[in-house]
Amino acid sequence: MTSHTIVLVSLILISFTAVVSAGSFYQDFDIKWGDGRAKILDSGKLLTLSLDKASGSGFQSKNQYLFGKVDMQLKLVPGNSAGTVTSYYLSSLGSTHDEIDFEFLGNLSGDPYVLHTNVFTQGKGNREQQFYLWFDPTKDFHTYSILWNPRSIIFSVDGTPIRQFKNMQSNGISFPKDQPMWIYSSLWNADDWATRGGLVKTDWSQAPFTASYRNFNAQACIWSSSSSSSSCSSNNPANNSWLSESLDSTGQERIKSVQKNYMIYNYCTDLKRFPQGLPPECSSA
Ligand SMILES: *[C@@H]1O[C@H](CO)[C@@H](O)[C@H](O)[C@H]1NC(C)=O
Ligand SMILES: CC(=O)N[C@H]1CO[C@H](CO)[C@@H](O)[C@@H]1O
Repeated sequence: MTSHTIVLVSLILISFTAVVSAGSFYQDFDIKWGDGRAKILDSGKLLTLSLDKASGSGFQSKNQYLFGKVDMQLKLVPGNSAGTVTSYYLSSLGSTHDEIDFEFLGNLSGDPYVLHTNVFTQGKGNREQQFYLWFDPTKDFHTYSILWNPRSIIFSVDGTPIRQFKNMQSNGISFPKDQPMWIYSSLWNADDWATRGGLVKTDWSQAPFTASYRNFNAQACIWSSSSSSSSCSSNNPANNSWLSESLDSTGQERIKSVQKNYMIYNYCTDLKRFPQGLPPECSSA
């Protein structure tokens, strides 16, 4: 089968429509850990995570999703954030989990944050790409989006696509499409590796460190574990275009330009790490 046929087949098998969510953090998420360090504020419009020497904090979506287009606005830990990591990701959990990651690695005041991305399929990751941002992510809220549909995964920042992982199952490369995922976020201490490879440690005199979230928006298909099916209901089919969305040539050009100017690590060019040959998706991309 061509990949086109596979996409069509999967679209038919999951002939659902989209649920749109732009509710409050109370409605869409549960605070999972951090003993009071994560807070929902402003009638559910704002969520903050904090980290101090004793603990970080995190939240998780109430729903599991099988495909979605999710946007979140984040304002990262300001000032000296070295050693801290703010992660925002989709994951199905378990040893053969699928996962789509955004991680923000903090830095000393004035030094750039690193945006780290990864894609896991069937428990296997090792697909890191890292970027600097073209703005200071601690000054204002910016929108970080994941589009996940049967054709591809697209990471975007303020609407600019920065990375695409295409469905290349026809070339024998696995793609996340069978395991529903939750949305997670957490703020934690990773000063053993995060900043300059672990050289710069967290300065606890600056604690608590705080990251803020607002305007979560999802067009997504909600998984029901009781019926083992994905259901979405929207009376407007026009709202389902995200399910078959892929990058047009303008989008491809924009990714190229971001990668040229802001990418600092790409596993697909790391021949030292993969002396036996680069992963197959690197040549099919
Ligand atoms: C922190 O700043 C240094 C110096 O500019 C840079 O090399 C590094 O990539 C930045 N980010 C992290 C997470 O280390
Ligand atoms: C999220 C989204 O795209 N919603 C759209 C669904 O369709 C209506 C009517 O066309 C639009 O007004 C919404 O913006």
